[in-house]
Amino acid sequence: MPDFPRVERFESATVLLPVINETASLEETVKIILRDARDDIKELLIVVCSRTTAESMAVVDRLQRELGPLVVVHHQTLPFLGGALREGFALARGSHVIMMASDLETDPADVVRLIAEARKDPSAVVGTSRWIRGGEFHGYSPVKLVCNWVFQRFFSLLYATHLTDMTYGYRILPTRLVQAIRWEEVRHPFNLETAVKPLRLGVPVREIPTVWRCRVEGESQNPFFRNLEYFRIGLKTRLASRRSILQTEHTDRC
Ligand SMILES: Nc1nc2c(ncn2[C@@H]2O[C@H](COP(=O)(O)OP(=O)(O)O)[C@@H](O)[C@H]2O)c(=O)[nH]1
Ligand SMILES: [Mg+2]
Repeated sequence: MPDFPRVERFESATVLLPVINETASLEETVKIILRDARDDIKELLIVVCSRTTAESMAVVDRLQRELGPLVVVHHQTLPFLGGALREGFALARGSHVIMMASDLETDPADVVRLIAEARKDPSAVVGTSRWIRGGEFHGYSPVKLVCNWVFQRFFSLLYATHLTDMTYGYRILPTRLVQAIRWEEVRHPFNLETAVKPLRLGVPVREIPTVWRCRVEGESQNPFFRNLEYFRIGLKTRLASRRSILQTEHTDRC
């Protein structure tokens, strides 16, 4: 039975910042991360694509000029958010990778808390939850909130886990683990995939509370009707063998 790659200690974090239409939000995100956790950041890996706006690209260029090698800019070739994060996983050089957004919906003040969790438990995946005590939603539509709750309950029952926010893409994960897993999704359901594949491998997955605030700049790339697509990867991974979750070169040696 293949096990999962274990990581002895936290050394540094690669922060993945996918960008489409953020300017001030991206700058604020970077400012807060560096204010709180500069010494623990290996790199800010900004992932852009052909749809990234000229205004956002100007901010990315400026950040690169100001921060030098701390900022790495990658032009994705796989499409969509999952494609951006998957390529970020492959390129990450820190011992751990933090997946988040650059629209300020993933509160950058939590980066330092995620790093503290990784330091305590380097082999674990630690996510953030808006549903546990201390977590909050601000500006989420009531209909979406009910759907989100039902959805989270469904998947926590399916995976027999106490996790409460498996669709939320704000997590710290060991780089060796994410580079060993065979990823499938290219759109937003990738966020769920990064919770359920580690779970199926037996990786400890935990959550800390977070406060979600609706973005004030730009708009989401994930229309509501697409949320049903999360079921595909959610159900498929529940039935998948552990061996099939790892890339073949990892199945025998970890
Ligand atoms: N590079 C890249 N970034 C993306 C893509 N889709 C979304 N993002 C960024 O990823 C973050 C989360 O996406 P968002 O559309 O806000 O998703 P939502 O918050 O789940 O509705 C935002 O900072 C987006 O700009 C993509 O296809 N490529
Ligand atoms: Mg968003």
